[in-house]
Amino acid sequence: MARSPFSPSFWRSPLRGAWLTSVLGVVLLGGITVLFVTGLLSYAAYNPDLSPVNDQTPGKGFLGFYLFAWPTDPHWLYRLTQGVHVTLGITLIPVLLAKLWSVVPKLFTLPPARSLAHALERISLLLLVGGGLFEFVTGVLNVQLDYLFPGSFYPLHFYGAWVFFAAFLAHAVLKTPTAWRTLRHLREETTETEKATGSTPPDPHPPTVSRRGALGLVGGSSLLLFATTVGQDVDGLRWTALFAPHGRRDPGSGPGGFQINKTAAYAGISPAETSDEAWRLVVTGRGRTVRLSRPELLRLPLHSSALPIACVEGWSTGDQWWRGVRLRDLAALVGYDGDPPDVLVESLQRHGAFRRAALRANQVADPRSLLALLVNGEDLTPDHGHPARVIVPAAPGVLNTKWVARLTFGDL
Ligand code: HEM
Ligand SMILES: Nc1nc2c(c(=O)[nH]1)N[C@H]1C(S)=C(S)[C@@H](COP(=O)(O)O)O[C@H]1N2
Ligand SMILES: [Mo]
Repeated sequence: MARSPFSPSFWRSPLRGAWLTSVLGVVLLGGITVLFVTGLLSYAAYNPDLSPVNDQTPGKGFLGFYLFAWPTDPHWLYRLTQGVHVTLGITLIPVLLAKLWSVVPKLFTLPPARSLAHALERISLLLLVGGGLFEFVTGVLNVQLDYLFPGSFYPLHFYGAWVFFAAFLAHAVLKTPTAWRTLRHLREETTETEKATGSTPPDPHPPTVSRRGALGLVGGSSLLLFATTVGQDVDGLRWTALFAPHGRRDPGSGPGGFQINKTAAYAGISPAETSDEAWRLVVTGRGRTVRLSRPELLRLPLHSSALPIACVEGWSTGDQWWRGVRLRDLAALVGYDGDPPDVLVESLQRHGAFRRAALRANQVADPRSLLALLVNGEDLTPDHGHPARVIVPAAPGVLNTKWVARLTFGDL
């Protein structure tokens, strides 16, 4: 047997070949396209172009050419797009690894470059393989390790997505004809055609498992990951979400008994500063400033909205009953009677990336957008943002600022 991976006879699994690669490739073609689209949507959902408070990715003006005002309908929009993004990403891990395994001998072919065109193709493969691994690893780490890259995760994952998808697109265009032909004309058994095109090892071991069996193993692993992830978005099934650290942490029971991302203690919010005596909401706009205590807010017209919390990490709650003052009514208090403007929301929290967020005018105008004071019929709990938090339909969780201290309308 050859010792060097650069020698074709080093690779001996009879499973490798165009058939297996093509089946896995077609699954990735659909899956990764959906991941790319839902990923770009997630970026747009932050309103990154609205204010540097929301996002400071350098160069996004160019890559952010597609950004648009994230809508407020349907109210579960981000729950759906980000649930699909994270759940599908985790589900595709075995498929990606199997695809890489099936083509790894090709990465070792010598000479590394026969011509300029061949060299360019090899570089694009490097970006494809490296970019794919990078996107999956950074995505999983961010969900698992509680914002491992504070501030830098989004730009890395965002740039990586563009590099990876460009290489992916080129690869898909080049290989789809082969995959199509292979799947139409070849059966799963190793065939002479595959041998002739060099896609199977020249000197294979006897098979210990069929190619169909190998696919079953990959599919089974994907199914297992899916089944232990998807519960993070489904009330009643959360206990099954073994890979969702935040979605799964027991939030207790009662009106505040739904997921908590960062607790009040973690955010450094003390009971002394949130008491009715100490806390005031400061609302400014059009040169006016209004200060309101919580009892004063409770005497304003209150409204209810049934809305979920949907985190970028992929977990989401079912609809909760929020009750509070409409954001557009607060805008009217400081002089915006007709169409309300954008707003900058600031928390009591002094440190941390999510203590401030900017909301766009369409979000402020929506009658379901609230400065919530109650949830599910009772006062907000400290961990869910007492004395007051923002809740906006269809928006990502990070825009639902907790422990709000200040609203500044207009002029972001
Ligand atoms: C994460 C995504 C993907 C990665 C990392 C990846 C990686 C690779 C690599 C490194 C090769 C070997 C280089 C070569 O033969 O030129 C290859 C071959 C191939 N890929 Fe992909 N690929 C991906 C997605 C796809 C997709 C979406 C398709 C289907 C349209 C596909 C179909 C193929 C085919 C047919 C081959 C040639 C197999 C053979 O001739 O034995 N791949 N892939
Ligand atoms: N002040 C402040 N507000 C915040 C956060 C934070 O860290 N600080 N986290 C945000 C994120 S990322 C999410 S997903 C939601 C979670 O809300 P919950 O803890 O009530 O479920 O709150 C948002 N509001
Ligand atoms: Mo979040």
